[in-house]
Amino acid sequence: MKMTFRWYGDDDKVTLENIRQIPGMKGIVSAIYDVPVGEVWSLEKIMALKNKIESYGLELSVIESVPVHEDIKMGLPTRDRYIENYAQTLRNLAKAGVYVVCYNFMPVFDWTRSNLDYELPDGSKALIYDEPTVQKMNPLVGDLSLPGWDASYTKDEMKAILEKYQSISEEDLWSNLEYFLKGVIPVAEEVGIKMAIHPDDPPWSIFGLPRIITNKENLERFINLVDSPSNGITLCSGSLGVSRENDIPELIRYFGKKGRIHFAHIRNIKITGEKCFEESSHRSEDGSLDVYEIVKAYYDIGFDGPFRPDHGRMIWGETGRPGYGLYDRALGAVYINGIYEALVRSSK
Ligand code: DNO
Repeated sequence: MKMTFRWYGDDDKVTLENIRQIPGMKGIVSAIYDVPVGEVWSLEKIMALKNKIESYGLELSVIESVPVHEDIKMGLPTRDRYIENYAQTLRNLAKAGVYVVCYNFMPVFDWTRSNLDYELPDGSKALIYDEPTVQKMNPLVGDLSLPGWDASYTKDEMKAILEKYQSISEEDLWSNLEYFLKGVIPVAEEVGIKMAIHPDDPPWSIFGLPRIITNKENLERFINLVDSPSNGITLCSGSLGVSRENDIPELIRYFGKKGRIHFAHIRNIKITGEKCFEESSHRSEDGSLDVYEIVKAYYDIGFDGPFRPDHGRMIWGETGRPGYGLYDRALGAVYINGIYEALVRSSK
């Protein structure tokens, strides 16, 4: 297992210097943030990112994400141009020696929460999701915008997109995903890139939009849409794990043995009610997921890909990008390291 950490580029308060001082850290997960969604990432920009990261003794291990243009998800006639651009970005990444690409296929909104700084009893601040609150939220009113969302849409554009989605069913989304994969996976395979779809977070429909990468059955359907080793998943324990039907260690063993887990996100969550959860510290006892069993599943299948500690709480007075502070994620990294070391040594 290769330990990595997400870094949001030069604007990130968490610096590469901070990250490289976390014990066991090997690689960076990042992206190019100043190219509009759908346009090609130039080799020059990719190399600049890579060289910067390498100058800190780290490697650029994963791109998270090369975003998928909404026209592709909606299946519009303009999608072919964006798919061609996507494929060209993959070729450029491979030329630069970057071989794992994370992306998602969630309509319009990426990960969603109802509160980004909910105070837990110990004074730390956590991301939480409360279904009744989300049902009352309206992304078209006020300044509602969450960190993972594409902020480049005006409210009018977003309204038009949401209207178009009214006629797009889950089955339509599946066929648009298949069309996209048929365009990009052959190129990924040719240049040696492993594509890793991120599950929907949370793994159920929000704002009336279809969401399909949600459980074992659908992940199985997904990997069979294009049966290629390049067509894999980012197994995000926190995204899938908020749904009790998803047994994370079992999913790791099942899809890992098929060689389809290309990237692992490890974090804990605490289910607080039906479709309600808090993001807790990584420690098993603090949440609903057994992080020991999760790391053990990766260890048992001999997973040698990149993983990252995922979201952390805000602790010790830190402020910054919700979920992506330094301290709690670093604690998560060290906790996972500890479990891993114990597994290795106790098996000898
Ligand atoms: C949230 C992240 C997601 C993820 C994208 C991948 O913190 O895990 O935003 O990066 O869904 O495309």
